Amino acid sequence: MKTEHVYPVPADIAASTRITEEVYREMYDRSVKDPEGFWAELAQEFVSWNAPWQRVGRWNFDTPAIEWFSGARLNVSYNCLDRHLADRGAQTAILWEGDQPGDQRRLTYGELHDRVCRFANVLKSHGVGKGDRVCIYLPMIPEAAVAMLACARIGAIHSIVFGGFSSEALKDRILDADCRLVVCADEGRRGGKFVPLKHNVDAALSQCPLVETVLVVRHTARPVDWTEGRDRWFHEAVESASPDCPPEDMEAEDPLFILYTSGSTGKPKGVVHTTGGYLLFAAVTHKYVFDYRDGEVYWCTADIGWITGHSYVVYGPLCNGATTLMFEGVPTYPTPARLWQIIDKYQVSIFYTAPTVIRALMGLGTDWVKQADRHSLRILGSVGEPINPEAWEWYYQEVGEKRCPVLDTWWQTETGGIMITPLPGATPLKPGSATRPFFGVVPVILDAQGNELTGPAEGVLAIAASWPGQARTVFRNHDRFRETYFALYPGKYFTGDGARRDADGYYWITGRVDDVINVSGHRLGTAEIESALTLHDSVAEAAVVGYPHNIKGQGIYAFVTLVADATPSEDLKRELIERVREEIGAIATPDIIQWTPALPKTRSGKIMRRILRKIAANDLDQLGDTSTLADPAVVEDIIRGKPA
Ligand code: 6R9
Repeated sequence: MKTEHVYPVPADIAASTRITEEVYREMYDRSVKDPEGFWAELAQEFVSWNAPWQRVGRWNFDTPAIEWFSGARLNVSYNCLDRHLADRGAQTAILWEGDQPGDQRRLTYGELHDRVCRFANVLKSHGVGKGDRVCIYLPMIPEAAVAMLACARIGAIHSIVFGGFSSEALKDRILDADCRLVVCADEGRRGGKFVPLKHNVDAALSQCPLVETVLVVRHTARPVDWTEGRDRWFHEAVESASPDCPPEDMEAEDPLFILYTSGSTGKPKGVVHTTGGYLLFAAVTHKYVFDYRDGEVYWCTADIGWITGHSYVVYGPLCNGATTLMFEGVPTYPTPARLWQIIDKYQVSIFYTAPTVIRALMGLGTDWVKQADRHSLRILGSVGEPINPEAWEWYYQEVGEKRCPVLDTWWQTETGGIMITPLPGATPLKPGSATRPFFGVVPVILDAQGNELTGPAEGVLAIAASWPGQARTVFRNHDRFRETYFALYPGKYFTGDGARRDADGYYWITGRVDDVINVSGHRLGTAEIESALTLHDSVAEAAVVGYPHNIKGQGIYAFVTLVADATPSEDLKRELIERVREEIGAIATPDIIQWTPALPKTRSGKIMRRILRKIAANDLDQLGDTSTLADPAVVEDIIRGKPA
């Protein structure tokens, strides 16, 4: 077992926050003993309702049927905009930083409200109404938030497709959700390159006969093909529309959006989130997890094409009246100092990003970080995958200069918001641990037979009770919803992740359960081995998979990317093996280490271990679907570089 560092709550944060360790314990206790009372109070505090609910929470995980605040009426765009106008009409709602340094915009709450109302009227004029699906395929520009909130204003259901997805993926999603209208841009820009969004829409729509209208944001203003009668410029439509659009009175359980997410099998699922519970959970978690304080600039780097962008770029922050920063570009353009320079430029207090970003920047050296002073930073967050202690420490020591708590937040598309996380003023931190459950969240650890384990334990992570942000169904496929999440362990929500709970009740996410490998009867988390490898100064990133091994059952195969100035060698391999043996034990010794210039990743930065497992197992003709890879050429490089 490696030694654990524990970082106590910084005194200044403990002194200035309401949620201290003691208060966390009391509130958590109440939240699980009296969830209805607990959430009813927060619902009054965080959300404005037009009519009260009949019942706070009612759910069963068999059917499954999940309802929160049923009977209550509200509108999400009213909550994110109108109610802030009196006090915050002139406050910045959205700060936008473009891909090119110097490209910037800001929208006040007043301006955002105006755009949203106008665009809502545009949608209506094209026949979009309550319950209709609208596909949004936009880069990270303010119009993305405008389009989302305009849908919410009229009760239309948005389905955002990440701008990095291909026309093929876009087509599948448009068809599955039966969208009649698409909002896109001429192009996006990332790292100085142009992303042909409109072109992809044109290609997708050749197979989507039901789409009647495409509203096109003029962003790069370079020429695009145009289909008369179908395509219309966003800005022209908005300018000619009325700024007066009363919010539609929605029921708490009316769907707010669909978001497609990959499972371990089959096509992506259209996860459905509803109005009242989702908004409340996004707002409450945004406020408490990041300890958001009035007037602060808050920055989540996630793309709105992912759930993190939905909950923590748009809905949570705007519901709380925050100033949210949107960044169109990439962390290394024009230089690896970009993120830190943006932090200085806008005096960002709260910064929320992904481990893959941290590791990439760590590999490029600390000098880039030092180019900015970062003294506005107060809170650092991480999401998307397990953060290895090495990256955690770098984030904490170098980026935050030991001042800022690092919040490792575990959650999923299906959970709507953060589930397991430290709270800045309440939780002593352990690098690599997502620490403790958020209010109302009841994590359980199960063994393979589904028995609940108590005390320190390791197994499958499930959730034993509903929370307001929970997904309600898979769009038009409730059976798949039940089978994926509720069938394996009856009565519980199955997360697909493994976790360990330590003696302090802290949770350590070990990765997807299909990433667990079994070596000579010993279960090992691939994340554990990866952290050990990345502890070495020469390693930028590592991915570990199991492969069939005659004697051990599974052997350990490590794909390793070195930092820029390191040279691969047999000696270095021996050092890495030694490091793993030191950190975990001989049982975790990699059998094979393959140097690779890059790892295959999805466009959201998740390493595609499924593909690595096939390569490791020599199933080269069964790589499966590689269409969601950010750069498919990486796979060929790895196959070519495979040791004989
Ligand atoms: C929010 C988001 C969900 C999966 C999840 C888990 C992994 C996310 C994590 C984490 C360890 C964390 N994951 N956060 N693993 N520590 N802090 O990423 O949603 O795209 O649906 O992915 O990501 O494996 O099951 P989503």
